[in-house]
Amino acid sequence: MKTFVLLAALVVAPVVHAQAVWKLATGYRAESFHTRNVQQFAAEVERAAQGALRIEVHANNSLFKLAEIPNAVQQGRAEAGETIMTSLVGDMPIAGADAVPFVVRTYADARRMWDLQRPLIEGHFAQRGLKALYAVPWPPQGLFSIAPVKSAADFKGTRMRTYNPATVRIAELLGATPVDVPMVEVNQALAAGKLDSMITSALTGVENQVWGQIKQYYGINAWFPKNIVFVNQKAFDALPPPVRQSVTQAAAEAESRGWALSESIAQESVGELQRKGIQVGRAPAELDAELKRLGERFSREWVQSVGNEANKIFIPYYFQR
Ligand code: PCA
Repeated sequence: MKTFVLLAALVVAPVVHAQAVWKLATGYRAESFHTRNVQQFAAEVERAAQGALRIEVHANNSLFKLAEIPNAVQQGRAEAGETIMTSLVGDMPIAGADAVPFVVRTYADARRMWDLQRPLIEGHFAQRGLKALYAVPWPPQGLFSIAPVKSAADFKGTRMRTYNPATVRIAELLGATPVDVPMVEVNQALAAGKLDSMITSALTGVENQVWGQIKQYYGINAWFPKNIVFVNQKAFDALPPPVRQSVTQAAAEAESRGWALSESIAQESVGELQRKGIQVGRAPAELDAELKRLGERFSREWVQSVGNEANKIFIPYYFQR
């Protein structure tokens, strides 16, 4: 009888887990597609984990600035975060693989690059007590300019907006002055007359409504930088195994959903720039050739500075298709 009562109590009693709450910091706007995808990831985790884990998304640099997010998560000041992978190059140079110009030209290339890059990133993350959850690319990077440009010489002495070490190096190679502006402040910087050009996605142009100043967009498809979402390993390990499973499952779904979203937004954004009166086209032949040479030089410098890990990506990337 006693056993029966005990069993009955076990059956009817709800499974009570202490609820864990993670703060997830991101440097991008709440309405941008990366953040919407993160929000959906959070909602799916909460549903699958039956409320045992709630992920609060803090957008727009509100909790920590984009570049501070990895350290904040490593130190446990936030449990999870999202940043642009190339901002990690100071600690893990291999994170810059997806900003080497003119290597990745399509989403399929970007996928192959990520498959090769992921185990290396995971290794570096593990050393820092971080765990990678998923990564999603930005649409391809194009060239915006307030005036038509014909050749690299047109950039000499102008101001080029930058957002990571790779864009800074490109500005230097073009003889332009790099001006670091966070994504969420591009609109203001343009309106204040601080920029002549920038390399970023058509989507970032749309989100910042750049058509007031920008007159040209050249679809140079220079690279596909990725955002990465990650968690403090200890916070992850503290979850009961089924909840961990819900997180990894939702992360895998967020990754495939994000890639599809990125690709469809890439198309729409170029159309939107055109509708707003921006001249959209290919780079003029001379500039195109110069940019390709600049890309080769960048790649050489990059492989030399990164060393063996660069080979672990580039050799299979180029030779094992
Ligand atoms: N937008 C972000 C990063 C890459 C992109 O397309 C930015 O411009 O900062």
